[in-house]
Amino acid sequence: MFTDKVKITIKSGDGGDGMNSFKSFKGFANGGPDGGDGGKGGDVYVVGDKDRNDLFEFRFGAKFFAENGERGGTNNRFGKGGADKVFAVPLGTIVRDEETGKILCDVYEDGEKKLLARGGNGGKGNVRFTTARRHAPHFAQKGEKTQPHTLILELKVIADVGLVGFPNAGKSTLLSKISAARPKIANYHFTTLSPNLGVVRRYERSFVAADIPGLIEGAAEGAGLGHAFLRHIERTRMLVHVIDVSGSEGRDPYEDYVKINGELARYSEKLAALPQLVALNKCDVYGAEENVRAFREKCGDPVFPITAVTGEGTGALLDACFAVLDTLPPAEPVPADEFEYDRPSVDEFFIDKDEEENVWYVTGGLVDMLERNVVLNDPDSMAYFQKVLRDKGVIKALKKRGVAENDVIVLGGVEFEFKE
Ligand SMILES: Nc1nc2c(ncn2[C@@H]2O[C@H](COP(=O)(O)OP(=O)(O)OP(=O)(O)O)[C@@H](O)[C@H]2O)c(=O)[nH]1
Ligand SMILES: [Mg+2]
Repeated sequence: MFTDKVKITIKSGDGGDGMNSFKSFKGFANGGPDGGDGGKGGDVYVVGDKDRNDLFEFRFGAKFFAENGERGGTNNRFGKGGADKVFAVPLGTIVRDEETGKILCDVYEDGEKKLLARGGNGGKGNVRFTTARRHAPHFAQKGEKTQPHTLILELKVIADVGLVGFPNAGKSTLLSKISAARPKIANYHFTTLSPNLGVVRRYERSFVAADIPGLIEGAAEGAGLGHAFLRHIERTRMLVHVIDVSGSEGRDPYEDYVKINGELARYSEKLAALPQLVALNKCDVYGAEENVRAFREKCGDPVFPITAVTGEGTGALLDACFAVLDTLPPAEPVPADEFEYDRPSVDEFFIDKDEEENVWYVTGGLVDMLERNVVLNDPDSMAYFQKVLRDKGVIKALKKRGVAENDVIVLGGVEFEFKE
C-alpha cells in the first residue's frame, strides 16, 4: 500500500524550571541565592531523505516529541537542554499545520533540515533575580511550556517530467528504457500502483521522470486509481502523454488522447496547462504505422512514434523533452506560509466576563507570562505582579469594562478580588 497523506503530532520540549536555592555552608543556613537556570526544551525538525518513497511509516499517526529541558540546579548549575527530535520524510513532502492549514515547509532537498517547533525557554534561577535592593529572591521563573500540534504530511513527488496515459500503454516500459528505474511491467491494467521515479541521462544532461498508475475515464472524479495519483504529477514541469498507437486493446488512439486530456483538465487547470509531448508507443505492432498517420492527421506534429520495448524513437523524444524543459523555469518548492508556532505576545490579554457569576476572566500571552513568573506567597513577586497589571493596562481595561470593587478576577491560576 502506498501512503502519501498522513497526520502526525509534534511537540517541542518544555523549558526546565529555574531553581530556587541558597548556598549553604557549614554553620550558615542561608548563604545567598544560587539557583541555576532551567534548560531549553528540544526543538522538532523534519529532514529530507532521498531514500524514502512514501509516508507509510507514519500511517498510524506517529508522535514526535522532543525532550523537555531539565530543571536548574543548586550551586548555579544550569539544567540540561532537552534533546531535539528529528524525523525524516521523502523529498516532496509538504508539511502543513492542521488547525490553520498553513504550509510550514516543503521538504525538497536531501538532507535539508527544517525547524517545525522551537523548544520552550528555560526559566531563570533565583540568582538572576538579585538586585541591589533584593539580595535574597525567594523565587525562580518556571520554564516555558509548549503545546502539541497536529501536522498533515502530504507527499507530492518532485519530478521534471510526468508520464501519463491509459493503463498498459507502456509508461513503465518507457521509464525503464530511458532511466535506471526498474518499475514492474506487465500485460494487464494497473500494474503500476504507486509513482516510480527515474533519472533520465542523455549527453551529460539529466531530468527526473515520474511514472504514475494508468488513468481511465472518470479518473478526475476518482475512477480507477488515477485520481489519487494525479497530485503526484501536479508539480512536474511537463508531461509525456504515452499512447498505445497499436490499438491493441480495441481502443482508438486519438480517442484515448482526448479522454486523458479531458481527465487532466477536469482535475486541475494547472495539469491541463502543462506543456505536453505525445509519445505514440508500440510502433512495432502490425498496423501501428497506419494509426500513426491517422493520429498525425487529427493532431498535427510534433508526435513521437516510439517502441518502448526496444527504445526505438526514444532518443528524439528525450531531445524534445530537454528542449521543452529549457524553456521552462526550474521546479521550485511550494512556498511556505508566513507561520511559526510562536509564543503568544506577552503584551496580549483578553477580558471576558461571566455575567451570571459576576466573575472576570483575563487570558492571553500576558497571563501565561505572569503565571511563569509569579510566586503567590512571595511579597516581592506579588508586587511585581501588580505592577505588570497596571503597566500593561489590564487594570485600566477592567475598569473601562465596568469592574466593581470586590468583583472576582480570575487570571490564569490566580483568583483575587478587585480593590481600588
Ligand atoms: N509490442 C510492444 N509492447 C509493449 C511496448 N511497450 C510496452 N509494451 C507492453 O505493454 C504492456 C504494458 O506495459 P507497461 O509498461 O506495464 O504499461 P503501463 O502503461 O506502465 O501500465 P500500467 O502500469 O498498468 O498503467 C507490457 O506487456 C509491455 O511489455 C512496445 O513498445 N511494444
Ligand atoms: Mg506501469
